[in-house]
Amino acid sequence: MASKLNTKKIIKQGKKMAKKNPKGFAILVVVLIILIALGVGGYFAYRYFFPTIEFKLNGSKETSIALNSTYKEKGCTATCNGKDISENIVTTYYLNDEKKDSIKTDVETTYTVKYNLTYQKYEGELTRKVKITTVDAIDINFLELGNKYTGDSTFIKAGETDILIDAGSRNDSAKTISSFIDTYCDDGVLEYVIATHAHQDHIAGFVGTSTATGILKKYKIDTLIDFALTNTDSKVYKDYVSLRDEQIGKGNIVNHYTAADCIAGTNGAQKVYHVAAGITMEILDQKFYHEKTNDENDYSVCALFSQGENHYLFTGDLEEKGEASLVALNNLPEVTLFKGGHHGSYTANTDALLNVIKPKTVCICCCAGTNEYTENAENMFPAQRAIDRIAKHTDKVYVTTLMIDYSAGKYESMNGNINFHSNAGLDYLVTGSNNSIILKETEWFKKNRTWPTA
Ligand SMILES: [Ca+2]
Ligand SMILES: [Zn+2]
Repeated sequence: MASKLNTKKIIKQGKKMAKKNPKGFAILVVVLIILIALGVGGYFAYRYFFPTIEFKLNGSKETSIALNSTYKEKGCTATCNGKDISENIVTTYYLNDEKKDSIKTDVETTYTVKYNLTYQKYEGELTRKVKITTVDAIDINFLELGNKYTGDSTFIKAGETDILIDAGSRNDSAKTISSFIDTYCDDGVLEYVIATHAHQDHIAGFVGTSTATGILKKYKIDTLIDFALTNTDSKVYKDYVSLRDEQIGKGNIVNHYTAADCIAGTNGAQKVYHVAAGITMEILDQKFYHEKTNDENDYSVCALFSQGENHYLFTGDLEEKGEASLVALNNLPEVTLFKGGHHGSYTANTDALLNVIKPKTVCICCCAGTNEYTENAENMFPAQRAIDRIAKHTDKVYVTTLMIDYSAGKYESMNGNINFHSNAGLDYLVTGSNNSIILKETEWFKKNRTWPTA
């Protein structure tokens, strides 16, 4: 049975004791003080030598830690005796007891993660199992092509993977395009190349000239995907086919498939390629891979890139019928980025497509205001009617080049080479090599186009 402590009684007895034996009482008090001091000191000494380390992984991110950042940047904190020591954490990763410098996976995988801690003299570690999904960064570059002709060439760096969609606008563009590629590609290998359709403003740079080595010759290509059908027998098309087949024969193009092969999964072709951690390239179906049309543009190979939750759509020069088919045959997502259809033509960029994909950003490859194809100012790229439809979704519209005088061969950069960068698909930034002014704010636009009122 516990008896209640009676403070008054203790004090009374203490006073009695002090009167009876003052010396003994003083010793007792001193001993008590020493014991208390030892206890407090011992506690702090214990905490110094055996500090209380607390790791806090950031809430919901516990199952999805973004790599390639410091522990603190991951939104995690560590404290030692209540003091923030997150900066002192070094993370090491183990998969099945095998140490990894970093983890790359596009499948949610459980890893043992050791947090090695060095703080003052203390070294320790904490191990916990976390599920990790990594997503690589992507750079999508819409290129200027070094001459007065409108054309397409888009160079994409997804993680470490080099991807080129088209190489227009003329044979000599090969030089401009390859000098750009070489700022990113350091192994001489383009892992994926897409040739959307047989028009020279999309394939001439693949062929090149005697002084501007064609892209098909200059780089080793792992996988080339090109159009399934064409009506043309132009010189540039024939040159493309003969150089392509020559490079296939030499083993410099390892895999060659048409878009139709990708859809059918024949000859080893795939519909979806994992091009980097968390990034896929999907060849989208549309009916003009399989049936003839009199509009060459509608044969265009269409590709959708997905990076985490973000989607980026490329449709070559697909026109109205092709866009309708694309919508009908695919479950298209809303997209962060759309390469403006057919250089910003009014014959593409239809509501049927735009109302489904609701683009947040549109990048148009053309020489704005060029009379290369028409003398009707309203229809020159980017056409007023295309702008009217795009404007329902976004004003973040960018254009590579500005025509000054077509017959004199004078042109200037508008935005210039346009870079779309997204780190891990979380946020993104659009930067032009000349400037990053959106189309509706440009001098050309104010003189030549109107922005529709809402
Ligand atoms: Ca490469
Ligand atoms: Zn074109």
